[in-house]
Amino acid sequence: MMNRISDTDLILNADGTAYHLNLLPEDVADTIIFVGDQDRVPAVSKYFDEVELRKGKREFITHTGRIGHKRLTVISTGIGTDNIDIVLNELDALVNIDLSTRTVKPDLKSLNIIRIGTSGTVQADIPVDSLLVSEAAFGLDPLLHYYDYPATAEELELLKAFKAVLPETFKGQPYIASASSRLIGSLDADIQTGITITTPGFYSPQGRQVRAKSAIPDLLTAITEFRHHGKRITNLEMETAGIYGLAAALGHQAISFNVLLANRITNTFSRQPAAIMDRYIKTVLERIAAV
Ligand code: R1P
Repeated sequence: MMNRISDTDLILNADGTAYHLNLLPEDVADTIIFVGDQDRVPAVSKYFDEVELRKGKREFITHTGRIGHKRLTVISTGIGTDNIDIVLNELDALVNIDLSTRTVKPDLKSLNIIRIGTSGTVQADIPVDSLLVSEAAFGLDPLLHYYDYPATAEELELLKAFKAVLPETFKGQPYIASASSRLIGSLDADIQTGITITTPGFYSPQGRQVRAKSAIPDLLTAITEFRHHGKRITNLEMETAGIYGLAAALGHQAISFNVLLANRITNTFSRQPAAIMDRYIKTVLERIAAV
């Protein structure tokens, strides 16, 4: 007898849809594009040959369709890894749990999860308006501490080196998670790669100074100057580490494409953010459709 997952561990709506995503198992494709902004969902699905489904609840808007024979889902996650916890667990439940018996299916599915998000670079030589794939990400948020993520020895060594340069005033406990090597191999081709930092906020957690006084004024400098065996931190955003960690913990493949709209060192911001995002949506969709 398989263990039955309780009604409050996995909440379903009266129509059988997942509690927050409002989706049924048949509503999602095996390849799923994550975007933060709800308005980016139609900006992606307008390139589908056909959109078969449009659904949503809260910030989680979903379109499913196809490009050629390839079925794709695009979903907005909103901002932050707390939302990634909901999106990834509910997508996994839709594909890997028999919702009628509330038991885990014998044959688990591995989804391909592709983030297309905005981000700021922390290196002066990386141009605004360029695209970057996160090889790995350090999470400054706490999400992955709630899950059993099997970090490799190489990841742990990189994390140890990063922790050693963090200012003493930093009170968090960083974690590390990496991209799917399978998706990196098939999708990133000539695109620049780097190490991403995922933060639990946009302002002081990313070293911004507006009015609230920072408790860690040297955080951005420590991040920018970090080096380990030729690797450096390239950019800041708010989801990648959580996506990588939770995807790996659940047996899914994930890759994060960052559209670099800001350079935090030269203090420059894209003059045409919407057009740049549109360009890279096309780039990523062409690559997805080709594999
Ligand atoms: C902050 O403005 C938001 O933009 C970035 C960050 O990760 C955060 O979600 O990604 P999206 O453009 O995908 O939302």
